[in-house]
Amino acid sequence: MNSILKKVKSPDDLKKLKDYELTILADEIRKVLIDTVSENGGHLSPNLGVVELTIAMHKVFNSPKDQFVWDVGHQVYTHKLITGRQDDFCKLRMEDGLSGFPNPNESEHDIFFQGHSSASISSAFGLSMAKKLLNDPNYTVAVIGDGALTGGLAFEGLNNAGRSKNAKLIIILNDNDMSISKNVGSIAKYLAAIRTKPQYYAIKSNIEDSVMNIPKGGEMLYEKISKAKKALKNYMYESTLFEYMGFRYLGPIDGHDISAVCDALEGAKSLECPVLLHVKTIKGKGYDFAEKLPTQFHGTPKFDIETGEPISGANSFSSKFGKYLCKHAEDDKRICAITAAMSFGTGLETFKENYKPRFFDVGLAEEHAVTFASGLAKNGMLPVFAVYSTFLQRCYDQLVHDAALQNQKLVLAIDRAGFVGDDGETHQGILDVAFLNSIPGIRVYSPSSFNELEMNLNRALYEDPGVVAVRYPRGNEGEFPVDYKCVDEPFTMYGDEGAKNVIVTYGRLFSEAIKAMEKLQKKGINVKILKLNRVKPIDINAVKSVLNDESIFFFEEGVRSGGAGESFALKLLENGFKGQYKLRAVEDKFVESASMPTLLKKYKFDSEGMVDLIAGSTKT
Ligand SMILES: Cc1ncc(C[n+]2csc(CCOP(=O)(O)OP(=O)(O)O)c2C)c(N)n1
Repeated sequence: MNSILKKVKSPDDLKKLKDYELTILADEIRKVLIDTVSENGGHLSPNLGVVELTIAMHKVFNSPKDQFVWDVGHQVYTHKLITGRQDDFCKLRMEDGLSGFPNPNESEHDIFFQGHSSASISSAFGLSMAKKLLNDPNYTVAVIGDGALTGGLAFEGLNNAGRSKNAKLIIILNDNDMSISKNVGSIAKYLAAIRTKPQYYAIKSNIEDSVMNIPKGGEMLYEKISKAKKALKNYMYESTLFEYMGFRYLGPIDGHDISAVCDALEGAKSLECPVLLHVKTIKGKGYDFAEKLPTQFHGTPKFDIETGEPISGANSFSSKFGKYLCKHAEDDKRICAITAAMSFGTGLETFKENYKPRFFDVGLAEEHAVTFASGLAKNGMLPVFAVYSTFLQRCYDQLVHDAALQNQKLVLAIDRAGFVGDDGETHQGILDVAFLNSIPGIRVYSPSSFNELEMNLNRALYEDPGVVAVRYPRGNEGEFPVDYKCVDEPFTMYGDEGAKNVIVTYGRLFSEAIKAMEKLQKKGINVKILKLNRVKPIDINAVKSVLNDESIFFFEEGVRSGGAGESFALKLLENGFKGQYKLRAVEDKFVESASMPTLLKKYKFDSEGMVDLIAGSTKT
């Protein structure tokens, strides 16, 4: 089994394979992808769609001299299998295993860390310009999906890269008509239109081959056809947006036909200018369930290969958020939901079905989403932008300039706040509190439970002015004791009010704090918990409530610098706190890929980690 794949230890081995072996290799790779993702979870349908494309790229180019830049980077599994990482592939997305995205620490074949979309053209252009300046004759190839092409940064890249004469830059547009959900907007429509045009590239090679084989007069005919071809070429070139932007456009071609893709790539290499090769692929290709349900299998938890059923299905903050928003939207016709191509992940599918005119999928365009929301708000709508914490990072200036400064009333529903687990460095939501902290006027809530999510959302929609963020973690709520009551207040005190040791925390870590408190009590250390429901601005009464206590331990599942723990410490100091203050947060580093429990343990945010710190710093 896997006999051909096993022989491919590097791209050089792949280059030695015959055409029919490449086809077998593709089948073997598909099987490994399905088996591994069914065990580890991961991005299945995007990877199944680019197996042949990746094989062809490694056949035609010489990675790593020729450099590949993968947009988003979620489609690199075949690339990893071909570039010497087969043995570790079973540990995909696991701690000390392979990242699910390109990772330069793993291989010289991965050029950049990637995870956020629409950046590939700009970075590939930079690579190719550096090569040009250094007289390096090798190529740079960016692979960008039709979804990622909806992001503004992609167009900033095209706008500049197309002007560079003699650049050895090839952009492969991997067009499967899908983002995570169906691709949206005018670019998607435009691609659909050119996808159905006659295939210039295919015509070119077929005609040349057949005409040159005619025994007599073949050459004359070739001449004539060459002229016709030129006319056709001009027509095709003139007719695409990419041509107007300075690229030579080739395609569209079948991205699952290895030899056609190899031909097209060879053709692209022979043109001494930036080229855009348009390939058509099928998302989920080769696994029935993924082809039929590409959205569910875009990023999937472990699943049963026979039935396609996911192995998990617990409640999540995302689904609760979607439900609560629908409840409000039924009565309040001002509510609009906005997503940047993440309706599935953020729990907005039901909203999308039921309130279509007020649902806006703007494509992978978070910056636009915020500014657009601002416009909606200005004219009386009540926009809610549901976005993963990590992707909101892109919107800093829009939040400052277009939302907060204008005092627009809009709600940010920030999903995947805190650790996200196995998606790794690029996706951890550890910065939002810190960057929102710096923007005047924005309020930030951080619920620990589904009930609090509902209360906070209600406040965000109807009570608080301006921009209000409600940030919540990936997955399910934690466990709470029966006597714990959610309150619609900026903070809650839980435990023995007389205790002189205080845990201060918010969000997901509250349920860990409760466990820690119980464990500490067993050790004879009396602790109470100050839970911040609102982390910006921190209520001065929350600070005052612990001012005379002896030791304060702040646990924050986010970066230390600029986070709530620092704000809290400063307020304590300003108000004369004399006791011991310890802040445990993510220090000055990016957080790697690992399961959620592993990360909580490693960063000592689990109850054991809390107990260790507190027991080591207090007198019994
Ligand atoms: C800035 C940003 N926003 C959102 C995402 C989440 N995301 C990952 S892949 C994806 C869809 C990409 O579609 P496409 O580029 O067509 O690639 P495909 O998965 O179809 O191959 C989205 C929305 C992201 N990675 N980066």
